[in-house]
Amino acid sequence: MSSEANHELSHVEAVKRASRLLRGTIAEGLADPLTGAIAEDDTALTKFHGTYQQDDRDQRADRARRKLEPAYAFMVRARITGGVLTPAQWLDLDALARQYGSGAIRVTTRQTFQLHGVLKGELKAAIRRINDMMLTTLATCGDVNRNVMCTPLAEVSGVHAAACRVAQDISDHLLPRTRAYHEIWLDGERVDPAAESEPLYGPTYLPRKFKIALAIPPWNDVDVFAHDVGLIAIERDGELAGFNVLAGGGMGASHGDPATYPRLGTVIGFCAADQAVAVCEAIMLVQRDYGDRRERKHARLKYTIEDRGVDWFVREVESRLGFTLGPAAPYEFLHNGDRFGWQRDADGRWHLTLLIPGGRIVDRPGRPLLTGLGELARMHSGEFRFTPNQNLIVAGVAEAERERVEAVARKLGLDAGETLLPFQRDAMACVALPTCGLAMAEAERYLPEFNERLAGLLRRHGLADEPINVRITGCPNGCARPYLAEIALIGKAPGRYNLMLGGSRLGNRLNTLALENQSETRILDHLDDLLGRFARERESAAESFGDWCVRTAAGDER
Ligand code: SRM
Ligand code: SF4
Repeated sequence: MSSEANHELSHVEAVKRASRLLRGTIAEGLADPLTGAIAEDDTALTKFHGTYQQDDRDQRADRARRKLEPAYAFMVRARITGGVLTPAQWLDLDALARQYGSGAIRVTTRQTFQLHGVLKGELKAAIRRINDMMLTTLATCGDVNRNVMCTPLAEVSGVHAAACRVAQDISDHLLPRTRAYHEIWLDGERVDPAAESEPLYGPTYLPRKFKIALAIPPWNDVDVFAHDVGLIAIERDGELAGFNVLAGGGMGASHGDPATYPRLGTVIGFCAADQAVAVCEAIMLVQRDYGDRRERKHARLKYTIEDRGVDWFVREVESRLGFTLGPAAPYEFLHNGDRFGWQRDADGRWHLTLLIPGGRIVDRPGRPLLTGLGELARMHSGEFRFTPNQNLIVAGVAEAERERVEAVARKLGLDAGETLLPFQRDAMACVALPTCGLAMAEAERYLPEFNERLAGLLRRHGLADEPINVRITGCPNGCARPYLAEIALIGKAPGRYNLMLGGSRLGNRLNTLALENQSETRILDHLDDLLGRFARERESAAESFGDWCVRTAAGDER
């Protein structure tokens, strides 16, 4: 590459190149007792190691007034393919959250957990403990392949187990190989970075984050259209035959910048189950080589595909594979949410999906979720599984144990969401304030309040049982995949949101802007009007609110 072209690269590209495979000066920064922060360039690198420097935004103004440095702390994110933890790992996680985090476990929209509030001086110990749990934080953030998602419930156990194995293989294959992680966090033997290499990524990794999800129809709980690569499992004669391959999905956008937009993944063909790892690698490498490294807002695979065309992209992928993808197979999705309550799998084991409000597992007065789940872990011999919608499955419960598990869950207020309206169980919000540095408005903390008000409207219009899909994010980055929701609020400023309408319950249609930069009152008034019309005018009880908005163009009215 010419030096002129090099000049145009984004600053993060220069940081990665100079980092000696993700080392930077992270180790030195951790050892500096004078500040709770690390060097700015290193903050770009620690992401690859699974940790973000943040500061408590609730305290920002006050600390600035008192001339104190911001209340720095780190968010730590684990890598758990398909979201599976053993009860022993759960108990370790419980202890970890209490000792090093803010006393809370945050279940994420990618089936894993985050701890918030880890102080710099304890970061190494916390990450080490996660490794002691036989997990890692490596490559959960940064310009690499992230946590691989997979539909977590196992009714079709043969196909499910096979698909989970593929998810694990993909995750393992696409992990960075640098020893920096072991050196910095696990006191691993120091190796000469010059003697190391990243066989897949190269020294500058990918232009941007890269995400893969596997869906097992009829469930689209992973929102398979929202990822750089989506794989839809195709079953034949009870076996996993292979996957329909989708490429170029993504949610992130920036307010006021039409060059950025959410996009649904394009179906580009079919591959056999044993070709899936190679297909993911080939797609990732096309993106490594052609993704935009100058403008990070334009660096995701979706833009590479939009700019160069789907045909070009498929040709490029197939030429690296050395074979062509087959024609996509038929499939049907029924829903993109979680299935609450008990499900029985083909082997007769039971799985209980529990609602985790806002994805936050924490002890609150009258609702000791963290302690309660610890109790469950002590008596449970199966697994815990995080869902892609920030909930939790107590998985693999024997028939004889069912009542006991349910009794504990109920005693602790850990019901399956039966006391809530259907839309409240499915609703999601991203973390947003106070930890997210990019939040423009509240999301997780605002969701219960908004839901209460929306519930009032739905009851008034006789729509209380309508399973409308509602999502809120504190900014347009789309962490709760809001552009797929039937009703979405996207934060614009404190107390102000864009209202998006018209997603589908199958997670296969983007919504559109209905109101821009409005207060809650204005948004609820508008929804009141639309819901009233929907109740009166819908074609049948089967027509969903999102479908109605699209059919009548109601969502486009401003
Ligand atoms: Fe996200 C950045 C939280 C899933 C798109 N996301 C962030 C950061 C790290 C803010 C930052 O960069 O400083 C947030 C940390 C908040 C905090 O305090 O914890 C954050 N994202 C989350 C989580 C925790 C939301 C949640 O409530 O569960 C999810 C963690 C997933 C995980 O376990 O890996 C999370 N983020 C997503 C998703 C959904 C998904 O992956 O299925 C998306 C949309 C899909 C996509 O990537 O297109 C998403 N996050 C973003 C973006 C926009 C990316 C883009 O292409 O424009 C950013 C900002 C960025 O990368 O610059 C972002
Ligand atoms: Fe933060 Fe925005 Fe993601 Fe919400 S959507 S967690 S506000 S980056």
